[in-house]
Amino acid sequence: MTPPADSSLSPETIRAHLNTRELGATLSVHDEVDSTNHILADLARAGASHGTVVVAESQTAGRGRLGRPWISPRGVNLYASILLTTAQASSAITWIPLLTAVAAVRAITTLAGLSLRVKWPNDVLVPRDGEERKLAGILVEAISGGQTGAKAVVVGIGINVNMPAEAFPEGLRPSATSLLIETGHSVARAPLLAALLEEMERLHNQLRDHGADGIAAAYQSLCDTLGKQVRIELAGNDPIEGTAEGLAPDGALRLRTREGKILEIRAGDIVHLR
Ligand code: BT5
Repeated sequence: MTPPADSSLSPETIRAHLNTRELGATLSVHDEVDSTNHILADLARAGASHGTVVVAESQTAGRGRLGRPWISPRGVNLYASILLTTAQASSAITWIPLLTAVAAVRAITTLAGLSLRVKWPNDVLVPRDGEERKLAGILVEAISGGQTGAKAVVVGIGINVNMPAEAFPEGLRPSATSLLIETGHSVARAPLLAALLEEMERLHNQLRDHGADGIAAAYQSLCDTLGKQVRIELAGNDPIEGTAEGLAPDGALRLRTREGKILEIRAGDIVHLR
């Protein structure tokens, strides 16, 4: 399958669809970068403002959590980073990965009509044939030394849009997917990015003005992890198994271990057991 045509991304094509006040007001589109998160972190340290967005057609060193690679071939997917600065309590910042997952699900559902689920904290998955395949990944990184008095985070998101199955490394084919694979047709990237930025702006304003309750409720209705038996793989530590009981007030995952202890998990890879 050859990737169907989708016009290249440009600030003009994205702006033509964009209906936000702040997110994307400053927007740069690159042909190739190492990582959009890296470019935007440098801009943030140099004083870039809230809502600055960096997009690339390809990444040579796209990254996931714990330095894992994010496969980023040219011209088919979305690789975007969004700068959020906020003077709010740092507890609100812990909701940003979850808020972004909700925004991504809403934008993709609207534009591609797919039913999606989320694995805690922020993997966007397509359920099909009893399996869940990863469609999008989110990497949120805190920035030190940004605007005075403000807390800044770079929200990086990769969405597999028009990537054909053969473009995935063989090892990823059973666990990863794209909108092209799921819907059988290409999806225009500019309106999808615009919809994502709109949803993120709406949810970020909601978090700022009304706190996290609404976001927690929206997240819980999309999150497949809650209520499941899970194994949590922690960097450098033995895995822990238990029941994912719910979310803590900061968005951490509440886990009841086999021994009945309640733990609050703030980082780790979740494996859904049943
Ligand atoms: C993530 O990490 O899922 C976060 C990915 C964030 C990527 C965006 S792209 C724009 C911005 N700039 C960056 O440099 N990064 C962000 P994690 O949960 O650690 O998952 C990484 C794992 O997902 C890898 O180890 C692979 O197993 C798998 N993977 C890699 N590329 C993939 C892809 N394109 N689609 C699906 N799975 C992928």
